[in-house]
Order: sequence, then C-alpha cells, then structure tokens
Amino acid sequence: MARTFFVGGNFKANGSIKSIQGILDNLNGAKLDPNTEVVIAPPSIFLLTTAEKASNGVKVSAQNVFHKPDGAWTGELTTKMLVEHGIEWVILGHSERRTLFHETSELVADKTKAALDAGLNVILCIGETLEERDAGKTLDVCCSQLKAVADKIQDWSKVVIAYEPVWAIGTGKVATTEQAQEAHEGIRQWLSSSVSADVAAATRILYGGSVTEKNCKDLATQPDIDGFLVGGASLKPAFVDIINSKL
Ligand code: G2H
Repeated sequence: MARTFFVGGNFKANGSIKSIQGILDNLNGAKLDPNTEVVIAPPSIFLLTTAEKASNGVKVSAQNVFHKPDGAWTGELTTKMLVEHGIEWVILGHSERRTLFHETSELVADKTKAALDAGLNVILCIGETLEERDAGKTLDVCCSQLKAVADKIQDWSKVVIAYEPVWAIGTGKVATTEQAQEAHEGIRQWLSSSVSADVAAATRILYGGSVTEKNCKDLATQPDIDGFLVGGASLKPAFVDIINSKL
C-alpha cells in the first residue's frame, strides 16, 4: 500500500497575528502537490484562527495536549477542546517537550492514547541525542520510545511517526540521507516485528531536524522517508518547496 507523503509544519512558539496570516496567505495561494498531506501546527493561541483561515487542503495541529478529561490542569488543553474546535491533529513527544518539560515516554504514551481515543490524529515524535547516537543506541532509544506507546495502543492508523534526531533539531545539522534512511528502516523493522507487518507497511515515518528546501529533495527519495516535520523552515515561504519536494 502506497503511503501518502506528509509534510508537517511545527511553528513551535513562533509567530504573530501578522506573520501567521502571511504564512497562511502563502500556503493558501500556492500550488501544492495534491498528493502530499499538509498539516501546520501554530502555537495554541493561533489554533482557531489558523483553522478558520487555512484552505488548499491544509490541516491544523496542536503542538501538545493533556491526557486527562477537562479539569483542574492549569495551562493545559484537553483532547475534547481540540476536537470540539475541529482541530484534527496533535504533535506529541517532541524532544523539546521531553527535555524542557520533562515528559517521559510513559506520559507521551498516555497522551497518545488519550488523543487517539478522542479521535485525533497524532504526530508522534521520537529520536536520540548525540550522546546516544555516539554510543550506538539510536535504534534502542527510538524503539523504546515507540514501545511505550505500543504497550498502550492497538490502532496505529491515525499515528504518523516523526523521527527527529535531537542533535539535528534547530541546529542546522541535518542527518545525512543515509543516516536518516537507516534509522527509518530500523524503525519500520521494529514496527514489523513488534506490532505487525501491516502497521509497518502503512505507517508514515517522517524525518525532522533542520529540514530545508535545499536538503528535502534528496531525503524524500529514500524508500522509508514518508515526509517531514519541519520547524524553522515552515515559517518561511520556502515551506512550499518542502511540501512539493516530491514534484
Ligand atoms: C525539529 C523540527 C520540527 P527544525 O524539532 O519539529 O525543527 O526543523 O527547526 O529543526
């Protein structure tokens, strides 16, 4: 089964009313590859206006969600709130959440389960640090982050995995095409042996970490790279070139 190419834009905590309107004007007016699924994730305060204004097939994602029902969770959004407002996607397990906000793989798994139970689609981020890569533990780390989720969910049809080596995030240091393909292939093999061959064949695995309009085309040729999760470059007009990297 062919996997639909997927490009996500993770704006992180960037943007103003004006700059996000500019990004939307650019995307809404651009000629986007009709065979690529596009999802943008603005900061939560911009979710509703972004969802109202996005057209051209562009969907909107939250950058995080809480795993418990509405309640006394100051500062959090619940899955029900996202669903009620027509937000169909959420990014979970981003390394900035894992590192800066101390989210464990357990918590990421709980959030993934809650999001899926609510009907949301999940961009599930995994990835190793430079120290872990140098110690030869890239796949051990990625697969243990995945296993925490696999222990809690059965249905992977609404999950897109984003492999984001921590050392490549926002550093300008992109993984080589070979390094990325090798990790993606290993992740797919793990899915095949630990979840199922069908899930391994159907699940999109995105690459994330300093993707730009310059390095995307080569990465996109690889058999196990099914798209990108883009940070810094998603704020620029050249994001369209990344969306169109298969053209
Ligand atoms: C990795 C990526 C988007 P950037 O975090 O998730 O960001 O492209 O800026 O490295």
